Amino acid sequence: MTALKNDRFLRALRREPVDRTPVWLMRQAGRYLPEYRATRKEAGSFLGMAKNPDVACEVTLQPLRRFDLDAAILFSDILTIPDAMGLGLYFVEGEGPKFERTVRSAADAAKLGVPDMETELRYVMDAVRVIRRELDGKVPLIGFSGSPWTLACYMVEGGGGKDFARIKAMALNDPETLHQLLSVNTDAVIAYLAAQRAAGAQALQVFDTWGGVLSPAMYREFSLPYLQRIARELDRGALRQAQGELDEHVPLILFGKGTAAYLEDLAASGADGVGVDWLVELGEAARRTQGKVALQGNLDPATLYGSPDAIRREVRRALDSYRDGNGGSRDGHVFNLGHGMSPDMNPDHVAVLVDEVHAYSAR
Ligand code: 1CP
Repeated sequence: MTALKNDRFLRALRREPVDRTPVWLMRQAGRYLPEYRATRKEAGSFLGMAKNPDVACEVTLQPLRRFDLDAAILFSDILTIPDAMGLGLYFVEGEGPKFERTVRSAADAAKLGVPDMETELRYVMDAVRVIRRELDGKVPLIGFSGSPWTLACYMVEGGGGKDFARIKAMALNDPETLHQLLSVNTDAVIAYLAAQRAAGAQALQVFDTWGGVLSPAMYREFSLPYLQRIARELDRGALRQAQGELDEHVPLILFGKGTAAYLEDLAASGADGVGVDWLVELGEAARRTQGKVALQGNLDPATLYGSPDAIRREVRRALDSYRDGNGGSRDGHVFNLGHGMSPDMNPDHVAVLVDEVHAYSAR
């Protein structure tokens, strides 16, 4: 494989010195880009794009043609796993993802198994391989998965939820079934991330988007232990590396929304990086994690609705906050938003953000 031309992102995840703070944005490929909307129209649907490796590659590369981003993220979705488990993923225009079948009972959970990565999820691995080839070492490629808990939310609710009533009722009334579901999800997530790594992903991120809807006691029972298991078991990559199967360690980032209360636990999980949302000061996050991990984040995505001057001001504030909490050093920081971008955001503002991160953080 071609050597990487820009390894800032991977160096930052190792907390090594870099010339500028690296930046990428969650949902950097998506509906805010006119070229994305054009490709989507041609492909017919979101799933039509995600399941066609050449189209997934095209959409992955679109934001990199416009902005000076330091990483690419695979264009796919977290719901590919439950779809491959047989739940029947589909999208209703304006309503988001839905499942034909849900998991509500012990019998439903017992039917689930880990999908085969090179058959049922082959289209994802093929996309990783095509993107790596087309990137040609420009920047590293991030593979990803949903967390076991976040996937379970969609599988039990049958789609995106607001109050998570069904899965919380399951946690209260039938925790054994929920644990069985989370356990098979964890096995699937580990196999999925390992397969993306084998196909060429150079970093891996787990999205625990709904971890923050849980009470602390429930987070510690239903989300955290499974994230910890992922970090532990994926790290067996170190063994595979020693055996010559992998060229180098592939870093893992755990992103959680509304989970800043558990930063210390996430930093001790064995992951290389922790993604933080905008409800915590980066400096505070850095102080609390004490250099154990790299931190990724954390501008409020709504910052992109601000004027260019306001965006630059908020970028500098976040960069300075991190440095102040990190003993005066900017190393170990991957700049990002605290959550994904929205379809109504202005692409010109993204350029302002990305360029300001690089300009202001230049060492
Ligand atoms: O064009 C469209 O209408 C589809 C919108 C869309 C897109 C662009 C969906 C459906 N998925 C995606 C891509 C996607 N999803 C990526 C691509 C890479 C990137 O550029 O970042 C990633 C990483 C995801 C991950 C994802 N999907 C998450 C976790 C991250 C997050 O934003 O919290 C979640 C929760 C999903 C579920 C999902 N898929 C799609 C939508 C609209 C949703 C959210 C539904 C909800 O609000 O519950």
